[in-house]
Amino acid sequence: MSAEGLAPATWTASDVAARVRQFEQDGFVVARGMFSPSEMRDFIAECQSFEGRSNGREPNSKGSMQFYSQIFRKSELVRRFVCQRKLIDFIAPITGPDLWLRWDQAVAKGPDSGVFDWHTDAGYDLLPQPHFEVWIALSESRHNNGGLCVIPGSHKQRTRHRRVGTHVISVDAASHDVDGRKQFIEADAGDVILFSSLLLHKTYENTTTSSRWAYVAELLKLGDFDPTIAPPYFIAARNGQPACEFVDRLACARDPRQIALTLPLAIRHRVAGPLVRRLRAAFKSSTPTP
Ligand SMILES: O=C(O)CCC(=O)C(=O)O
Repeated sequence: MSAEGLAPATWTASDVAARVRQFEQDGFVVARGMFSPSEMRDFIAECQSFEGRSNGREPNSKGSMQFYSQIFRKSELVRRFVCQRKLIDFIAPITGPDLWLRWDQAVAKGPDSGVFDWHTDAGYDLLPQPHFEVWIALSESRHNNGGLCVIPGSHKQRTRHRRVGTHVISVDAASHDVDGRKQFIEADAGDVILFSSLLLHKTYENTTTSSRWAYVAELLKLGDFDPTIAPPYFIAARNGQPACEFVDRLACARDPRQIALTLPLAIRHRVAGPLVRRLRAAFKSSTPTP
């Protein structure tokens, strides 16, 4: 049985086993109606409040598609929402019981925001360890309002990306559009999709007159280090139980295997990235304006 359409109250041991198998096979699972409208009300309002609070556009914002990132660092309500037992119980059989939250974002996809082309989230964060995206619909998400479209099974191999401005796009983006496996996932507020950081996804045009909203939390196993994230680190779960606490250090930061595995990313983040940005700025300021 698939996790599609299941409400938490009905999860049985065989549902859980099927959910784990489905994630392995497809790279995602869906929990319909995990959160009721009354459970969603304050969370939606909190996520949407960042629209007014934000000073300036974030680099990944594109047209009327806006990202409000790292909101867990600013909002206790968001932290508590992400660490709810119901959510941890849903994801832990797949993710493992010990998790930290590296990044999160509320996404508003406004009318005429264009497409957000095929990519994997690992294409953005460049982490060598596959990790987990918890996508929560904050509003109705449909084909015509730029809802989420995925390629089931695409997580089984790493996708190569090319950079386009501040974004990355799969090098084979055009072929994914005609991939027979392509699947739109319609969702209502309170539906949750857990997907792999290696899963190809895209959102098409929002041709309606209102914004579609979602919240995305990116979780890593507690043993997996990310050298691009500064402390404090937010622990979402320990031993399969909600943790909901900041810590100053992660033990995995001193694990020699993790240090070796993430060294290229650390060098890129600390040395190569800043150097390229400085060279670009220098080149720009030395180029005469026409
Ligand atoms: O628009 C969304 O709901 C998700 C955006 C997206 O593709 C991403 O955050 O990687």
